[in-house]
Amino acid sequence: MKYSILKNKNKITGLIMLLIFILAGFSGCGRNKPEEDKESATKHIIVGFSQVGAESDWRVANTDSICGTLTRENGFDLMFDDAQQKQDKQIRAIRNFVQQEVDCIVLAPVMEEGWDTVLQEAKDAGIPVIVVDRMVSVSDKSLYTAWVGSDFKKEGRIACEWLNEYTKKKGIDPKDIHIVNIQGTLGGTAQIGRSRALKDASINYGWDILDQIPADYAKAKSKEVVTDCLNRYPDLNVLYCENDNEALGAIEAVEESGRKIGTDLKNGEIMIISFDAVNSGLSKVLEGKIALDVECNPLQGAALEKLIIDVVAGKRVDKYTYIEEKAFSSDDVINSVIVDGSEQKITTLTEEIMMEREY
Ligand code: GYE
Repeated sequence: MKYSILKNKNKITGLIMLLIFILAGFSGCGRNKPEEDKESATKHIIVGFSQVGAESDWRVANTDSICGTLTRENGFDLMFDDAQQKQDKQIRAIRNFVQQEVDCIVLAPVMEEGWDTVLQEAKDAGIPVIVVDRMVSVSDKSLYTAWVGSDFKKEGRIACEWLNEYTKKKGIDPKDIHIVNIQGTLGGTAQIGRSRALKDASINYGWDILDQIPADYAKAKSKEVVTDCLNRYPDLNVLYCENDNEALGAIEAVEESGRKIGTDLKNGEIMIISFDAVNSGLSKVLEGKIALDVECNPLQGAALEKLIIDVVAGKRVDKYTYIEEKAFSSDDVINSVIVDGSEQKITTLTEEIMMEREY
């Protein structure tokens, strides 16, 4: 009996001890865990993204790629600002991001110049800035941590080398090549690189550049500008459009003018060269209306995500990340060109290739 009371007593003490232990354990977990959960729930990386605007199909694909990657499920809290192509709006957005104490700022700058002051403010606030797409031209390169985008000058050089090889093969005299350059938004790296490549090539090869006119990467503006050029320059036979939306406007203008689009420059046809290789542009390559479309890959989300994670974690990252790109032609006259000493493949576009494309 005594023994059993003792046994029971021991049992009771044991139970109480167990209870205290469990409670202590639980209270520890209980205090930490919800907080940990709460912590991890709020441990999203806060990113402020200043996007140029929505001026082109390329831009829309770029926004989709970045916003579709920097999601809450992927661990981000994204503040998105559309600057409607205005630099002052971008500057205001960056100041707002600094005030909100975001973890990282992503800037797709409309133009290269004019960023020193506001990027210095971000730097002083200890917020890293990652530049995407076009570049910023700042005296102190430490004002941004990294850049990811395309080699625009190289894109232009691919287009020009292709034009040179193509016209050589067709027996067209360089002096009979009369080009109008429909430019992108002036002062942005894409415009600077693509226009520069054309200017250099025209000097090298002896082409005639009739005019250089900006159309802000927009179809309607390009149509207007090209319509005007067709009236002013009767010998115009190459339209070098700095993006697909401009090429789409150019196609409409040429067709409405009664002139024929094609590559038979000797017989009055007008050749259209373009950049981006988004779906709407490539469908015109398939139709033979755009002779060459040099890709500019807007899918920067994945590369950007990795950069942000590393930068926020304080890791060293590459200062410049270039996205791989291709070039698509409507016929198979030229299969490759040499740019900067290396061979660049020119892919003859087929429906099968188009079906596999993501944008
Ligand atoms: O080619 C054009 C867009 O900066 C690469 O901007 C970008 C250019 C692109 O609006 O379509």
